[in-house]
Amino acid sequence: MKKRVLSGVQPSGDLHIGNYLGALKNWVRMQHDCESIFCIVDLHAITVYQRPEELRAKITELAALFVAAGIDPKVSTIVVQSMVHGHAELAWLLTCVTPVGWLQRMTQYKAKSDSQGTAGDGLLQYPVLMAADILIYQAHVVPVGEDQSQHLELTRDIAQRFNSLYGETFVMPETSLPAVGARVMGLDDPEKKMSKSAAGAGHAIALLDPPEVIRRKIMRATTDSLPAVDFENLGAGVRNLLTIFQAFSDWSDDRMQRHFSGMRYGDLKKQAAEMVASSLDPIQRRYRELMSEPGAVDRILAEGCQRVAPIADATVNLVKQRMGLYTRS
Ligand code: AQP
Repeated sequence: MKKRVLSGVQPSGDLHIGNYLGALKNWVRMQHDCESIFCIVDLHAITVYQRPEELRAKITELAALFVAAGIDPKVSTIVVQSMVHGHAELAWLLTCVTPVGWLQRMTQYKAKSDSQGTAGDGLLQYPVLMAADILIYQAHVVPVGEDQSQHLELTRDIAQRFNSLYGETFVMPETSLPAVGARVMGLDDPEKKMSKSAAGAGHAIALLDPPEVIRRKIMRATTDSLPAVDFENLGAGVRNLLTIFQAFSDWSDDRMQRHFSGMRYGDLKKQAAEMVASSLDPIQRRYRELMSEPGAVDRILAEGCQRVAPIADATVNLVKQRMGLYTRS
């Protein structure tokens, strides 16, 4: 039996190379060996305020970018979280077995609630909804970037707690991190994770940035006071540029060292910019083609939703039965 893979991205801003290298590139690689479900997690996005008309457009854009990045909708299922009602229903059922202290300890909650004037309850419940996204499909593997590792641990804790209270119900999901690119840092501040919601024009490279913008952002990236690459003494900014290059090129550590040792930062930046621009070019072309076909993305999403709804319904029914609730069937 093929393993089932589940992962998602929030339509909360412009998809960036951190999302691509941390998650999507791994999805594309895994999709032929596994039964894959890739989710646009719009219910997660609204845990911080989103302008409705922009959110709607971002959902379509994100689905098109999934396909453009190499997700084949004939092989994998692309689904919008809010179109499958079971995600929200299961999240409530899991909320009832999740101690609030577990949620208050989440670093993402602490960081995001600090940056909001008033944090909505959804921000606290975010990891429970994420657990529901994964557990509803009884996923075996969850390919994510490093920032989501803590949420995955929590998902396993919630599943274990449910299983011990109500009997074996959920598959225990494993985290899958990419060997290179699990945590891409901001170009303007290499101490901070590259993020969709971070302010600053030079922070992130969006998947749809034109080549000249990519070049400009990388040439202005923060490095350090050394003149050239020294693998014994890598500053965070230089390490980040090398990581970006290696994750796009799939070069080995040895080849990276031979090629870049002693190279001046200006040349490293030029080569990193060319690598990123040339890797994103085919993705951008496929994206434009898909977006010019009226209704193409909506058809992919409707089909995806239809394909997974029976799996989701079956899990929600099982969970409700286990808990002693009425079920629809
Ligand atoms: N900087 C990153 N490096 C590697 N992987 C990353 N991911 C996110 N940032 C990086 C991975 O991308 C997937 C989708 O992320 P998300 O949309 O669920 O939200 P996030 O992790 O909160 O990402 P952002 O870009 O920082 O969004 P905002 O600013 O909206 O919160 C996940 O697998 C994530 O690990």
